[in-house]
Amino acid sequence: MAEHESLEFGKADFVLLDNVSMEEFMGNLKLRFEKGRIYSYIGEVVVSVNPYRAMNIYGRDTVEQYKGRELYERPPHLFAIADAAYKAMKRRNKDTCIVISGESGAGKTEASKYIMQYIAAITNPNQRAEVERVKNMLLKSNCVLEAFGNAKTSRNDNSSRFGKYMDINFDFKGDPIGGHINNYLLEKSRVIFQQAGERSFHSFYQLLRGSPDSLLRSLHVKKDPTAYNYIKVGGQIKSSINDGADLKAVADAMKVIGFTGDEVQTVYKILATILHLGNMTFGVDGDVTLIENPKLVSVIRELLSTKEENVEKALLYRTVATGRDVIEKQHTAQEAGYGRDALAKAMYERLFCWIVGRINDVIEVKNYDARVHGKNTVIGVLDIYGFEIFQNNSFEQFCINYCNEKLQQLFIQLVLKQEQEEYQREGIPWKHIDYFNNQIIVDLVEQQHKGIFSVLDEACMNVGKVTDEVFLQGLNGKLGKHAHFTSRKLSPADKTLEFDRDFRIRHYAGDVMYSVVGFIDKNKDTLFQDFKRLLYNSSNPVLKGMWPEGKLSITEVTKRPLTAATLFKNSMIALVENLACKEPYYVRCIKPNDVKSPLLFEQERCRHQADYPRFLQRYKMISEFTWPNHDLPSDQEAVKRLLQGCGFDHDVAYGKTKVFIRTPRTLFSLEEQRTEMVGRIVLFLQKVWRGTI
Ligand code: AD9
Ligand code: MG
Repeated sequence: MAEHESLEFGKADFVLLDNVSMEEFMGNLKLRFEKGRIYSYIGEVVVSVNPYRAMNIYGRDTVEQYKGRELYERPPHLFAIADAAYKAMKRRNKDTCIVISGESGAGKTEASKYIMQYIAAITNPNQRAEVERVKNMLLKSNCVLEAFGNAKTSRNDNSSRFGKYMDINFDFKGDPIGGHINNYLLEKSRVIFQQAGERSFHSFYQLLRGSPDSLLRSLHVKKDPTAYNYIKVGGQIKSSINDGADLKAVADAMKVIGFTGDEVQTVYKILATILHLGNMTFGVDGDVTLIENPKLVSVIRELLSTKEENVEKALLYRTVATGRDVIEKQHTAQEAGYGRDALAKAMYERLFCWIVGRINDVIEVKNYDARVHGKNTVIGVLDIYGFEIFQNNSFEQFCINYCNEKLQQLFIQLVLKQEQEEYQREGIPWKHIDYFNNQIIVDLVEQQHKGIFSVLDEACMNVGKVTDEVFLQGLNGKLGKHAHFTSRKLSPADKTLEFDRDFRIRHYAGDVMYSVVGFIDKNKDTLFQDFKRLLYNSSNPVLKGMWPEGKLSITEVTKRPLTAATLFKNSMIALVENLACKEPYYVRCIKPNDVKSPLLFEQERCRHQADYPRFLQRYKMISEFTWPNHDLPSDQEAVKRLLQGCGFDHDVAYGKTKVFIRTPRTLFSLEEQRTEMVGRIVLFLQKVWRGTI
């Protein structure tokens, strides 16, 4: 342990706490936090408490302090874990990953950026130009991705609305030579709707607030965000963010990354098109559906480089193939509104994925010959949306929370693996440790045929009108007996749940009530083919390139696309497989004002083990064999004797240097006995003092 960190800052590693009660844990965390120590360890896991203020602890001098040092040589810091992952990669040729977890607003994205910054700072001592280029791209990519993928929510002014996993590739010298970004499920429903107090993606406000008048004019947009239905729903236009200044930073970053002028212009045109679409309304005249603001059609036509009648037709009609005939079916006003929203969401999502793809094009490793240069190793950094409980939780929260369950499951598996290895090193047979394993919740969501995703997909496959209620009935039928699932039908007394609308999942991090409204639509994620063809037929090559499937004519489109749930599930399974084969390092981020649930598991971890002298020091008073001193040949023998005497022998395992305690109950019991004994000693001393004995 870093001996230069004095105890006035609390204990830097929670494993060193004398007492493992939640109170002491929290007390220590609070003490450290108040003294400006936002990082601590639980063993090798970094615990980070969001300071919500700028800290002067990420500069060049701090980097130098951590460079090449061992984890425990310096006070806890993100840089220490970044260095550990880097060293494992460089010295031992290991692929490593840094998994950053924690609820929304806890500081994951900031942590991921500091980690990347650290890696950039300690590499490329010879200032090779190509390596500098790659480093610059990797760092700049964050700014662009956040502009398009982050938004203000009620939890966080800069909340990631997509999951991100970034691989950084290194050459044999340990210098970054490229990278790759995987993005996961963007919360695209935000394009058309936000909860009260929230905003849409930053990009829209940046465009309106930061663009010169000439650009605004060419896009036919006004500076005022409240003029646009899609981005004013949440009513929260102002935020702590300086949109105008950010637009410039994003534009600069895009330029550095290599987006061409045409590409950037197309990005702006797409954003503007979406804003205009949101203001479009549909009406009926007799049996004809019509667009009530035809001026918008001509604006959109111009922005999309296509023909006015094509825009109008795609919005009002749907081409359907019936056998050999192809007919055009007019939408009702409601259907047209649905189509418009689907188009806006799809254009934004496609834009986002295209941006990630363009960044990948420039950062991908090129011309690396492993036979000449040796193995190309990787550090992966995972920064994904944190566990969310909102007032209103829908399909997106369901997916986000499932993703957090998957990561928790991976954490359990990997920690168990590490623990197992430690057991083996200590020469004791492996036995199961009894704590909550959330596999049961992962299965509840993803299991074939029985899981919630399967029930949802099944409901979506039904022909005819499928409603969200039908889906909920399916869940009730299949999951009625599941310990982590409930609904009003299954628990009639629970008035907080509405019939035909809500279900509740008992997640590892807490209970969440989901409303099924919109699940079917969001899962089907239908975008009429007509829109794909419209965009593919644009004379703007950048836009056209985003919609290759628009090439197919209606009779060629036969396959039913995979549902959003299935795509997400598959991407999560692939992510977990990828992480599982790397050496993991963990950062657990915590919000200082809402700390209860995420800590529970860590607490279990530090309860598990104690070396013999430490164990004796604490508990020797509860056994006649060890109090005040033992005469057994070793501390190990003494601990054995003590535990046998208390009847806990079955619940522990004896290692060479440590005793392992399986269930917290045993530890509580030991603690109780100790407290009782301390009480008796105090009483006794008092009596002696008063001379009453
Ligand atoms: V979410 O799941 O994407 O909604 P994150 O990513 O966990 O969430 P984020 O990193 O965005 O949270 O942090 C939220 C805010 O806390 C930041 O915008 C900063 O204002 C603040 N923050 C977080 N970490 C730090 C830090 N190390 N120093 C200073 C910080 N401020
Ligand atoms: Mg984030």
